[in-house]
Amino acid sequence: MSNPNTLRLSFETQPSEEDHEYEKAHLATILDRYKDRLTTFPKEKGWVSEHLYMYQGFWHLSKGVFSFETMMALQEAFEAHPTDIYLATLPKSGTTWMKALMFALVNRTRHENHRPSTHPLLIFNPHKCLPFVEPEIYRKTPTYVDAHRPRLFATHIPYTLLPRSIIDSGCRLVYMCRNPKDVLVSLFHFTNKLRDESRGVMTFEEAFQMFSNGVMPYGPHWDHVKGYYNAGLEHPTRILFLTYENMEKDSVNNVKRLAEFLGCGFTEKEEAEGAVEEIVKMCGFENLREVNKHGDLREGVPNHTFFREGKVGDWSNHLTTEMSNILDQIVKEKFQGLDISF
Ligand code: PAP
Repeated sequence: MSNPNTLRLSFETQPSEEDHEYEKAHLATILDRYKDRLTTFPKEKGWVSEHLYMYQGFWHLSKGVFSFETMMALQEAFEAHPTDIYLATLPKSGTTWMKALMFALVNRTRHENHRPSTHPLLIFNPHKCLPFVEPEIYRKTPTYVDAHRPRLFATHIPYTLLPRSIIDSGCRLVYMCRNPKDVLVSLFHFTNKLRDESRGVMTFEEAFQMFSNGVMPYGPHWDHVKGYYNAGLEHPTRILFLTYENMEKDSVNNVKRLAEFLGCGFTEKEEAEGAVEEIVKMCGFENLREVNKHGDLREGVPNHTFFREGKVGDWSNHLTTEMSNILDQIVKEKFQGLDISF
């Protein structure tokens, strides 16, 4: 069984002062490298951030870890390994849930998940267990990723803007999408929890307008989804397309399918012993919400902000009939001919 102190070291490594300074300086260099590009992009008011910038058909953040600058730096220099596995999502589409499931599945022989347990997912936010790829471009601090294969990373970057090496190396990608109406509601609540007081509270009408105009980080929603959906049709063995709604409706079968795709399908013995159900439960909303009641993921982002309702269809408590019809119409047009339903 893993030792909690060793675990803490691999998931909560505090960079040494030297590494921290290196990473800060490297990130600053990246932000500086692309600053002139910024002035050429159309810009809109952002959700949590002050602005979003349009680049190659998608809205991007700027000046941080998750920004068009780090995306460009990744495009230029990131080297994917053929054995890597990537989770791609739009924000608020089930990223945290899928991070937990993928981490739990791939590492299930490494960590005990019986209670009392030192399983990382019973101690840390899934975001700590399965990191985003962006910081890889300047990271020096050793993490869990360095010592384990396959490397698991997540990203919100649209398919057409992924670093070439992710596509060319032939590695696998899992995409999860969610009903845009629930994404809108989730993003609205998340925004008001994290937004700087000086920007004031966002109204739902404002959120709806922005969302239906396609303006959200990494949006428009429909173009992000379509990009991965079409890529999945082209590369069915490399890209697994899942929906939040199906995962919730039939977690057991979808988790089995996911495990097969990840190359770690369940044995008959595991199935008979209830291993699938155990992972579904450990990664379930109730359990993860409890584990993440306290603490911060990073400065200003409490762990609990990633666990709100965890339901399908909460949109019906927020959208008027008119709003719902407008989004239905947009989605019908955008997804025409595609077999996507929520
Ligand atoms: P991120 O992209 O910023 O990481 P993400 O995890 O995709 O966010 O979205 C959070 C949503 O997933 C929340 O939805 P809600 O606002 O509609 O409630 C959150 O509650 C939900 N969520 C988090 N963990 C789980 C889980 N284990 N099962 C189901 N839903 C979950």
